[in-house]
Amino acid sequence: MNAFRGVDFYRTDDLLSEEERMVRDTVREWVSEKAVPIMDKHFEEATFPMHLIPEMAALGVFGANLPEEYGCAGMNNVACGLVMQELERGDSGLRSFASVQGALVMFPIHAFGSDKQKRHWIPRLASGEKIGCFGLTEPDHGSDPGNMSTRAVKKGDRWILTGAKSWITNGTIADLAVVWAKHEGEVKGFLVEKGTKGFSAPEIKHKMSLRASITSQLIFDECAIPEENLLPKSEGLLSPLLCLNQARYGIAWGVLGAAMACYQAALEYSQSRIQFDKPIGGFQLVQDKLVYMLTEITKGQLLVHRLGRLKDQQQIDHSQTSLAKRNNTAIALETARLARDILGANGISLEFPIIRHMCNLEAVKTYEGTHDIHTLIVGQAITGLDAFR
Ligand code: TGC
Ligand code: FAD
Repeated sequence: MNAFRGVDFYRTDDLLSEEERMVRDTVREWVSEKAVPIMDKHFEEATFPMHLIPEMAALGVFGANLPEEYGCAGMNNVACGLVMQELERGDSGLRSFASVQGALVMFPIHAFGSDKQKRHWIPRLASGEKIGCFGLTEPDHGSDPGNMSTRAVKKGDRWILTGAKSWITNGTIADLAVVWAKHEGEVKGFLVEKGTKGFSAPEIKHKMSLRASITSQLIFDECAIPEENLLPKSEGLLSPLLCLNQARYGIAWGVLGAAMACYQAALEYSQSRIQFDKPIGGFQLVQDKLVYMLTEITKGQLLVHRLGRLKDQQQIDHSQTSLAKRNNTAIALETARLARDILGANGISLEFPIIRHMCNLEAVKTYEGTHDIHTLIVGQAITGLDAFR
């Protein structure tokens, strides 16, 4: 395959500042050099490339939109989105790692933590010295986290956590878990450190999607944590939902990177693969697939660009983020499926990035709110009517 070119049919690059392009190109180059050559192996072996964590940190990709005073890059949200796009072009597992570390661990500590928690944890998470995870989903509560069963009871100067979380990215390798539990009916956030008595994080094996990402259960068996590990400003279900908005924003950009990788691989293949004495790219049915991919990626780019500018102006509504996560993930998955088709038998081989992206995107369609849950969120926003229940 040739060097990654990106997709810029509508000159969306012209909408970016010089600094935004520079951030994008720096991460793009790093992904091409360091990640792309090894992601198929990690996918096959179901391992995360741990050695890349310090390099990702050096690029400033963890909590990239958080302030520099905590060791973060202080980027604007469009630059952050471009970072996610480039990481996911490498693999959804890389973007997932950065999403969780930044949007789901550093963000809640910054938004709901005490000064002491912020000063202690954020710089260590930004530098990759510490790894975090985010526990909201439970075995019996995925789309409806408001009904969670995990409980927090205050005993003297300790909180006692009891319950289980499931499908938690990075759980087994995390030094710190941001855990959501109910205290007297109200959701609150807690910081649980690895090694705390009563806390374990077994890995979930046998995934056929996001194989280059660690996924785990979190188990709390009367797990006692100090009083000071409560996130003091967390208040109700809205607190984790605000974290999800950050991560969903990153996914809306990220999946375009996976789609672009599939589009480029399919386009190049269609120009060199000869059947019936001509390149398959010369057949109308193949062109139809390529034009679908280009059109949808281009529309997706315009969507997230506008979303990013709205976020920078603090004018964003969570339903707009839902619309972008829902649309871009669906078109990325469809792009991957069409690209796989264009490669024929080669489309199912890890020699090409397509089947890996396609399998990954199946999980991306489910996590951070399923496609259908985002339909209901946008539906509620436009009708004023709740169709969840
Ligand atoms: P509902 O009654 O619909 O809403 C309660 C109030 O909250 C408002 N709201 C939000 N506000 C801010 N941001 C959001 N995202 C919000 N979603 C809802 C809503 O407008 C309402 O406000 P008001 O003023 O009318 O009271 O709440 P519900 O209990 O029915 O819940 C529905 C909800 C929102 C929980 C559901 O729609 C949802 O989002 N479910 C999806 C759960 C989910 O996304 N889990 C993700 C877990 S983390 C993960 O997957 C990480 S993957 C990471 C990786 O590896 O990259
Ligand atoms: P369910 O909620 O059981 O949904 C099953 C089906 O029912 C879906 O099709 C859904 O759309 C549909 N459905 C549910 N409710 C409704 C309704 N009201 N109307 C119509 N249809 C409905 N969670 C975390 O907390 N932290 C993480 O780090 C994390 N990482 C993940 C990593 C991976 C690889 C995966 C696969 C998941 C991860 N998750 C994480 C969990 C993820 O957020 C949930 O899987 C997701 O929210 C959906 O929940 P569920 O799987 O329980 O599906």
